[in-house]
Amino acid sequence: MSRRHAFLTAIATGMFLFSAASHAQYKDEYTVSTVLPSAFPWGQAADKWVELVNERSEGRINMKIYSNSQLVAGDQTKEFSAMRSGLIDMAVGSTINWSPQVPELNLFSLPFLMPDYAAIDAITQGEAGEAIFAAIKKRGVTPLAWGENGFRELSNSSLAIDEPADLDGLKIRVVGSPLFQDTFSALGANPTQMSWADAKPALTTGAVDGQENPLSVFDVARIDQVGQTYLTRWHYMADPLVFAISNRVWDQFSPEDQALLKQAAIDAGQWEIEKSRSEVDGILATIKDRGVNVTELTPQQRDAFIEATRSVYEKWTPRIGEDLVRQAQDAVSNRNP
Ligand code: X2X
Repeated sequence: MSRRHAFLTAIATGMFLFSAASHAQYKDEYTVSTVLPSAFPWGQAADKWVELVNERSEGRINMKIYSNSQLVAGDQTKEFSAMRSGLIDMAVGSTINWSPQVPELNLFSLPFLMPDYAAIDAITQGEAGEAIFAAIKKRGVTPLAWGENGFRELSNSSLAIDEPADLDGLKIRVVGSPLFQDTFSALGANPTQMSWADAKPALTTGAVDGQENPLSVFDVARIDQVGQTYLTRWHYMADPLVFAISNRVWDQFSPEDQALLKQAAIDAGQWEIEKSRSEVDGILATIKDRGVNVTELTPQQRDAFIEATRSVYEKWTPRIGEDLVRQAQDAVSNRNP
């Protein structure tokens, strides 16, 4: 072997070993951040992902869930940044909590954009969903699949709400994006931004009068026990969940394992979406049994809320992106029921 040939062979071998090693050096355990733990559909979505990945990788890829936003000291709005910087490897996170860093995610928070489940699916499974995933990727995090927290309903401690005027002066806990300040201000309420960790104490002491969350959260967190005896089913928005992984971590996986992680997330997401949707009716019955006064809106009453919150679209459409909002609205208009 000529010296030159030997030299090139040595370099090639080195490169091979290096690339094999860079894939082989997986962490013993990857951190997965969630806000809600296993008692909630959200936590179950993460559990399922972890279980499927462990099974399908035959124990090569291990993930450990840290719930209650503990990796970001309870501040769920810092989760995305922590993932981007590699402080957190992976997360199953709500679009609401990541919207401060990814403005496109405010799309889902536009009031009354999505009237039903088919509307959510038309957005997430279509071009708008792809554009949103591209926006997440661009900001340092690789999105893999969609899950669902659920349609968010309004609860409060003082009255049955069926028109915007009923919200006058009520202090409502919100989280995530200043968009919520605008929605609730447009309705005449007094919105207060606070983390989930602070929400229940604030409801308990009466520091706030109301909150909005999916029925599954209202039920499992026993929000009825902290004086929230009125619930209005207005379905004003739903927050999808996104299964995601820091770009830095993603790039360390072999293409085969990337595919494995992604497929497991898709399967876990589909499983959780179906499960949580199928549980809503039972949860509603449970909540009523506990003595919560539930108000259903007629289409006319719902229209009054839609009218009252139009200004939110004017202000937020340019921030979210004109094209994206139009794409989403078209997807909703053309959805299969
Ligand atoms: O804080 C909330 O309201 C929750 C649990 O639904 C989210 O993380 C968006």
